[in-house]
Amino acid sequence: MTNGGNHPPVELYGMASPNVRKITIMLAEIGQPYGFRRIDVFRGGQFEPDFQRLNPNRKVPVLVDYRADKNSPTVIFESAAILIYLAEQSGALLPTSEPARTAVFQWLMIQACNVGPLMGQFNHFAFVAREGNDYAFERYRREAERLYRLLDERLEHRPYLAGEEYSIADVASYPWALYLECHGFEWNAFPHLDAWRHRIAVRPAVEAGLQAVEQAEAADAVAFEAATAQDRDRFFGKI
Ligand SMILES: N[C@@H](CCC(=O)N[C@@H](CS)C(=O)NCC(=O)O)C(=O)O
Repeated sequence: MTNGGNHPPVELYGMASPNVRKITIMLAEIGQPYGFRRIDVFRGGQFEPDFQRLNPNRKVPVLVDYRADKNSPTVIFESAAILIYLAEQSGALLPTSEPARTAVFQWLMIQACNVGPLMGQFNHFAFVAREGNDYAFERYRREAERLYRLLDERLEHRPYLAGEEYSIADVASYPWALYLECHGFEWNAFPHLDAWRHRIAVRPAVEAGLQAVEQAEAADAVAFEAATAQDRDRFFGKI
């Protein structure tokens, strides 16, 4: 899925979603120019053979890095892996010494293994399949609340998730934390998480990273509306 050699140094395949926003924020944080290639997941773009060759898991984001070798780029999928890769390549937002480095990995894993998957399921049962699914809705609502509480407690005595320094753990967690109100919770019940999101929101790179997917967000909304029943069934894994 290359442009015949005529491409930016880095390409990001994505849509307007929290896992993709992590990467647009990180690319802005490190000042790395990139091209954005929108994958229309509502119409099956993630199942196209060219895309599957980039990510066998058929999800966005995927980063393709041509900087070292433009004929044989480095391809990375999984948003946490992309964040680690970009942090190591740039030397930013991931400490090299312990215990700070392991603290970043711990909170990055909490995001990647807990917050993302569980809140993804909560979004499904809250916004897509609410009716007739009270048990699933309530189970994931409680899990979401538990995780917001965990982050809030963690931030009570430190400004950022890993400690004193802003890191890729914060970059990964920020776009997901923004669901809090949509999930039916109030920021004032999570005051430390609230203070943290305000601390992060004012970073110019965060603003730029969110802005970078605004066009995709509009296109995603149109595509979702236009998706046929079959498109939706495929997207939700029913067929
Ligand atoms: N663990 C993966 C999750 C990726 C993921 O779920 N991506 C969503 C968008 S945020 C996606 O591709 N959805 C389309 C689909 O599931 O078919 C990551 O962090 O990169």
